[in-house]
Amino acid sequence: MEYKHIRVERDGAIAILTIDRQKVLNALNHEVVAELDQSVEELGADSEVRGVVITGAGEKAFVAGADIAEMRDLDRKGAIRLATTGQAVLSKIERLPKPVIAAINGYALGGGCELALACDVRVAAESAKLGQPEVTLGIIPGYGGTQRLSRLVGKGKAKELIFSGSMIDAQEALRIGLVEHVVPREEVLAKAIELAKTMAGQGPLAVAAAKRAIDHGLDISLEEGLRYEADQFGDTFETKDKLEGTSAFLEKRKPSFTGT
Ligand code: DAK
Repeated sequence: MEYKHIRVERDGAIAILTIDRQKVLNALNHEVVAELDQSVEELGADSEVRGVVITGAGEKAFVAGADIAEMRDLDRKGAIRLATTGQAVLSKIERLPKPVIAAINGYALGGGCELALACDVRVAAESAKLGQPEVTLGIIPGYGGTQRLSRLVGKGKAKELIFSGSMIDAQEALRIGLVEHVVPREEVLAKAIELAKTMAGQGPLAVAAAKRAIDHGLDISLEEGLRYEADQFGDTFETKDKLEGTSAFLEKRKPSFTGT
């Protein structure tokens, strides 16, 4: 499908989704959010796509947040609707049964940082700046930032970032665990694609099950999480890929996974 603000390209089994509203540093307005929703739905349904990379167009920004111009005139009802729609799209990204890597090529602020938080792994350019500056606008993060940031970097650091509205650079983001890799800007997309390809080369049902186990596990008690893991582990034993993976090891050859 053709989009106005989103480009979807393929590199083998990897889909590269680029948010392209460069004039406003790729800020998320309602049109981008709707297009994200549609494109993520399509990528989820496409069994040939085994990994997704999300990035921003241009050299300056990943996504500089929700569109401030659009937000200025919203009332409480409109804001709740916007937050609910945006949260649903980010949850859809988080629940995609395939790995999603954020290639943070520049500013990832507010809703942009929250978009990166909904991805599985984050690769940042050395020049990237991250933060949740919502309080500087008199609002709070509305796309899951208060929830996912604290789960990723801990309560203290999340509070410091959200209460101060300060931006941090990529090295600091790496130090606190907000991103997993920092590379020169011109290498950020290639690094994200390389990671996605490594993951896409594994048994896709196993990767999906591991993703479910980790994400769901963080929402429940350890005991319930361990039960859930055992259940997901059991499910992988009913797949052809499990037979292929174990046979390939014993036969000293590379496995050829089919996702069945
Ligand atoms: N929205 C709209 N336009 C933006 C924008 C944004 N978030 N960020 C940048 N722009 C526009 C600028 O207005 C400027 O437009 P023109 O003046 O050229 O027309 C253009 O992009 C280039 O930006 P600058 O001229 O400002 O570029 P600089 O290099 O000087 O500065 C910057 C770059 C990223 C430091 C700066 O642009 C900046 O501070 N941008 C705003 C960052 C920000 O505060 N982002 C957080 C937005 S709040 C919720 C749902 C979601 C959220 C909250 C609640 N619910 C519904 C409850 C999320 C909120 C946010 O994300």
